[in-house]
Amino acid sequence: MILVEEHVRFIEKIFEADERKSMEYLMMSHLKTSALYWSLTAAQLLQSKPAESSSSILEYLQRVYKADGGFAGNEGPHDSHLLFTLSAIQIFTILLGRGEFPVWFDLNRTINFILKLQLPNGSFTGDRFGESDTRFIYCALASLSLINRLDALTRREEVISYINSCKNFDGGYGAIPGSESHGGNIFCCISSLQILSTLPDASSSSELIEWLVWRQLPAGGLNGRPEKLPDVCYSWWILSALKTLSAIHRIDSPKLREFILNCQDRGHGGFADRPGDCGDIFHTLFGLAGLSFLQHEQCKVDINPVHCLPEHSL
Ligand code: GRG
Repeated sequence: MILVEEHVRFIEKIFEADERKSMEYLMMSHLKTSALYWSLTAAQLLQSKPAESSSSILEYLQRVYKADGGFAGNEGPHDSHLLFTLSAIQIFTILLGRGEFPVWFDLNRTINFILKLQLPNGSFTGDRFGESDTRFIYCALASLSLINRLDALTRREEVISYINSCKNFDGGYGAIPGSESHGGNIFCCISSLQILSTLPDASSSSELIEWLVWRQLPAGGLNGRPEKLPDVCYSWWILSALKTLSAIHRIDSPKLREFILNCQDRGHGGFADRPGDCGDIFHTLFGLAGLSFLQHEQCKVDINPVHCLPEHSL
């Protein structure tokens, strides 16, 4: 059973965290913009309407909108970053609808911010400081896709060959060429290829599908790579990739459901990474997203496997 009321109360605490200077605030102050996206999406999956008004969330986003067209993780001395720019665009999509923006949002300035972060090899850095891996390709493509401006993408062929160069002998994808296959990076690569309508056909994905299916451990939970512990967040990263590849039926669904439900924090609400740990909003979203994929009867809202947003908002 999903502890709906406990999770709704837990999510409300995230919205209030700023004022209370609580542990939640300290843990998330550098990524508040993403935490708001996780909270709003989790609330949607629980079909609950947060007490925080849409206008106050949009006012917050205006305060973290930077002159360069990107969004920062919080107010104050925080720089703009592709991840927070995607989170802000995801929030617009939930609150206003796809391709709808508040009047203060300058679409062209944000497109320029995204494109300026592209490298000659097609990949993207997250910000002006230059860290580059497949996460930021996904953030750039998902942002352009949600604002309905994929046509603005430059170096499309280079993006595709960069992603292909991150593919490993085991069928998976890593963060950069030559790095170990990882469930999170596989989500980024497969979703990026899906956004670009260049997903390999089922026959050339069979090794990848096997790799993803092997992530299920005897106790039911999924890990992100071989020899690692299970973690609820892979109920998102791995299942979404399997969903995109039309192979989610290969997972033992009752066992995974049981693992996810056992990760609920019965004392404080929310989901933890694994049974017995403390709940947090990141794992709460991804636990609920997993239960949505597995069609839990208390989680009837469908989640989109590429955008991590309710299907009805797209
Ligand atoms: C909108 C859903 C969405 C995503 C935005 C930031 C991003 C795009 C994607 C991140 C993909 C990624 C790399 C996820 C993995 C996160 C994670 C749990 C990393 C932990 O790595 P380790 O090495 O843990 O600490 P393991 O489980 O490998 O032991």
